[in-house]
Amino acid sequence: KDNTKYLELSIQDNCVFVPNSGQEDADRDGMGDACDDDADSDGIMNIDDNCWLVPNVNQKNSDKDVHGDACDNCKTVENPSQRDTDQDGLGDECDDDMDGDGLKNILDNCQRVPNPDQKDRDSDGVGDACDSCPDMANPNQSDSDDDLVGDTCDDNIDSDGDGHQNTKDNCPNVINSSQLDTDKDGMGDECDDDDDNDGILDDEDNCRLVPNPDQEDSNIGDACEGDFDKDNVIDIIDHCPENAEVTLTDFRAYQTVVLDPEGDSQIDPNWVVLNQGMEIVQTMNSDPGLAVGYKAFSGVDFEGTFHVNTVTDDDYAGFIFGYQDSSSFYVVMWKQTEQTYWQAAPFRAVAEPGIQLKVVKSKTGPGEYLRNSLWHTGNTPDQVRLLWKDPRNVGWKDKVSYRWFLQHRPQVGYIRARFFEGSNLVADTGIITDTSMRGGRLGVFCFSQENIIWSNLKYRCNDTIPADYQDYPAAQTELRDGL
Ligand SMILES: *[C@@H]1O[C@H](CO)[C@@H](O)[C@H](O)[C@H]1NC(C)=O
Ligand SMILES: *[C@@H]1O[C@H](CO)[C@@H](O)[C@H](O)[C@H]1NC(C)=O
Ligand SMILES: CC(=O)N[C@H]1CO[C@H](CO)[C@@H](O)[C@@H]1O
Repeated sequence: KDNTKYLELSIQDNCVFVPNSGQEDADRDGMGDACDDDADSDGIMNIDDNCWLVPNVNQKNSDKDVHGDACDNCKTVENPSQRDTDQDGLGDECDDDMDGDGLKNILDNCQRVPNPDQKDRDSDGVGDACDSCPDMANPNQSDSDDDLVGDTCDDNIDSDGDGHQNTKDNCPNVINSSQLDTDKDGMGDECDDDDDNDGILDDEDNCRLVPNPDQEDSNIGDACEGDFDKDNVIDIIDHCPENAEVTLTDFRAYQTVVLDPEGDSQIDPNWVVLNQGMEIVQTMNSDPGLAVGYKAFSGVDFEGTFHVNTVTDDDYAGFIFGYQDSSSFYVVMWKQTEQTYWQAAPFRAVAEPGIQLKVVKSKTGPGEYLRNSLWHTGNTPDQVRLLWKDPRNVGWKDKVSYRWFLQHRPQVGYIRARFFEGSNLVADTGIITDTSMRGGRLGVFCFSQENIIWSNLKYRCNDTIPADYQDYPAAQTELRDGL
C-alpha cells in the first residue's frame, strides 16, 4: 500500500536509503555522493580515493596529507582540516590573510575575524572583535568551560539563568538567551522599551524592529510589512521572523566541544558539515563530543533526521539544546544496545538502549567523571540527571532514519521531544519541565559511534507555549522542579 509513496520518493531522492538533504552529486550520475561508492566516477573507490569528489586518476599528493592535489586547498602545506576561514579557496595554513580583512596574519590582532579597525580596548594584543574578554587583558584567551567567555572575566554569575553572566547580559534580570539587541544600544530588546530606537515605544510602534518614526500605515507599518525584522528574508521563510540575526538554519560555523579531553580512551569527533549548514556528519568512532552552533535561543523548535549509516557499533548519538557551557546543557541521546563502559574508573557506568533526556550540570566539567555519567543511564550526583527514558527500552536500528521534533520553552521550562520513524511516532517524552537552563545554543552529540548523519536540520524561534502545557498539573511541575 505504500508503493506510491516509495515511488515518489525514489524519483526525487538520489539516495533513497541514506539521508542527504543537500542531494550532493559530484559526478552527476544520478546517484548521490552519500550512497555512491565512487562519487567522482574516476574509477577509484571513495575509501581509497584521496579526492573522492574530484576526479584525479593520478592521485598526486605533493604534501602527503590526506587530500590529493586536485582537491587540496593547500597543495604544499599539510592541512588535514582544510579550514578556510574567509572561503577564498586558500586554506588557512597557507593563506597569509586568513580572514581576508586586508591585514596580513602577522599584523592582524584577530587573524580569523575580519576587523580592519584593529580596536583593542584592553591592549592585550587581541582585538575586540575576537577577544573573549574585551575589557580585561587575557592574551592567552583560555576558556576552560567553552562558553566563549575567557576565564579571566568569567564569573558564571547569571541571575536569570539564560546562560549569559550578569556582567555580559544585556538584560541581566530578564531571561533572554538570544541576547537580541536590534538597535545595538546595549540594552536587549527584552528589557528595552524602544527596540529600534525610533522614539516610538514598542507598544505603540507599528514596526517594533525597524525604525520608522513616521509610522506610515496605521495597521502594520509599511517599513516592516512582510519582513518584520527587516533582515531581507521574508517572514514566511524566516526561521526567526522577529530576530534579524537568525534567518535560516546554518551549522557551518560551530564550536567543537570535547567532553573527555584528557582521556586517551578514544579520538575526538570529526564533523563534516554539508548542505549549506543543514546537515552534519560525524565520521569517527570517538570520545564524547559536541558540535555547537553559535546562535543562542530562548523558545525554540528544533528538528532533524537522525541516521546511523553503518552496521558497525552500537553506541550513542543524539542532539543537545540549552547549551550554556561544557558543563551545562540538555542532551537527548540514544544507544543501540545495553553495555557497561569499558573504563570502570571513576565508577562503573551502564548504558541501556532507549532514548534518554538528560540535564547535564557538571561540577567537574569535561573529563572522566562527566564521560562515565553521560554513558550511564540514570542519575549521577553533581553531573547528570535523567529527566526521561523511553520505557520501551529499544535501541536505534542500523541504517534507519528517524525524525526528531523538539520543543523547548525555557520561559516555563517546557520540554517535549518526539521521534518518528516514517510517519509513525516511536517515542514521546510527553511534557517534561525543567528550568536548569533558561535557553542556550543547539547542536549535536556523539559518543563512540561513527558514521552518524544529522540531516535536514531545522530550528525555528518559537516562544508560544504549547496548548498541552495548560492542562499540565501545576503541582506536578513544582514537584519536578523541586520547588
Ligand atoms: C592564561 O593566563 C592566565 C593569566 O592571565 C593564567 O592564569 C592561565 O593559567 C593561563 N592559561 C593557560 C592555558 O596558559
Ligand atoms: C510554535 O509553537 C506552537 C506551540 O507548540 C505551535 O502551535 C506553532 O505551530 C509553532 N509555530 C511555528 C511557526 O512553527
Ligand atoms: C528575540 C528573542 O528571542 N526574544 C526573546 C527573549 O526572551 C523572551 C523570554 O524568554 C522571549 O519572549 C523573547 O521572544
